[in-house]
Amino acid sequence: MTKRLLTIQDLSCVGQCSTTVALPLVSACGVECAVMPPAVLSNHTAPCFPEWTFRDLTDDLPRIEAMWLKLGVKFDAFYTGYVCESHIDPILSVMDSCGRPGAIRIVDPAMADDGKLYPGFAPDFPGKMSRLCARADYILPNMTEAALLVGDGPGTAYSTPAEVEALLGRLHALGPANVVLTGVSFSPDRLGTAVSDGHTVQYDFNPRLSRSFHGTGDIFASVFSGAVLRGRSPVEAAALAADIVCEAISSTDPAHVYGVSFENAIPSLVKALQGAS
Ligand code: PXL
Repeated sequence: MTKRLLTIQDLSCVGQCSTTVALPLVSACGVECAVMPPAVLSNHTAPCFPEWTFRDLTDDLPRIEAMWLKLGVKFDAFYTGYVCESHIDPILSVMDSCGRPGAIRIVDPAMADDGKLYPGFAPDFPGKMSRLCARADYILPNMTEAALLVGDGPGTAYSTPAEVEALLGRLHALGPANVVLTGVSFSPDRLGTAVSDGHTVQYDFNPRLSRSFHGTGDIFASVFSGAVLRGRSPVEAAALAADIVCEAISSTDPAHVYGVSFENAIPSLVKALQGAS
C-alpha cells in the first residue's frame, strides 16, 4: 500500500520552498503527500524578496486535527519544516493523535543558514525548535541550525571528523534517534552529510558546487523523507537526496535567482526509486 506522509510547513506561494517543494518531490518518490500549512506567505523571506505577506493559521491547526480524528485520518510519517513557535504544540499534538503505529517523525529545523537565523525568528527560537527535535526519529539540520540547537554561536565551524562527531553527540542529547547533518566538509572541494544513529556515523560526499541557492534544504528533506518511506536506509536516503540537490542546482539557470529548478531532477528521482519497496 502507498504510504501516506503529512508535511507541516509554510505555504510560500512563490519561491520554490517548503510545501511547494515537498508536495511534488514526496509524490515523485511514490508516497502520498498530505499538507498542513501553518502559515501562508506571498513568497519566502530570503534576501531576493525584500518583503512578504504572512497569514498565520495557528488557530486552524487544532480544528484540522479534530476533523481528522473524527474522520479517522492517519499518517505513516510526519515531516516538518519551517514553522513558528505557536505551531509547535499543535504539531506535537497532531503527531500524537494522527499517527499509525510506528509512524516516523522527520524534523527539518528550518530556521537558519549561512551563519544566520532567518528574518522574523527571535534569538531564543532554536530553544523552541529543540522541543520538536526531542521527539523526532530523524532531525535534518544544516551546520548553522545544528550550532544553534546545541547553544553554540551560529557561525561556529566544525571542520574535523572529531568536531562533527562531538556535535552529533550533543544533537543526540536533545533526544532525536537519528541525526542527518548537512553541509559537512573536511576539504574545500567536497560537501556532504553525516548520518548518525547514536552509535555509528556514516559520511557521504559530493563535489562542492560553486553556486549555492535558496531552498536546497527543503529539496534534501523532501527526498530524504520520501526515500525513507520507500524503504531506503537513512544513509541511502541521504545520499540520494544529496544527488538530487546537486542535479537540481546544476540544472538551474543562473538567472533564476529565488530558488532551485528541482523540477529538472524529478525524472532521476522517479528512476532511482523505481521498484523500491
Ligand atoms: O527554505 C526554508 C524557508 C521556508 N519558508 C520560508 C522561508 C525559508 C527560508 O528563508 O523564508 C518562508
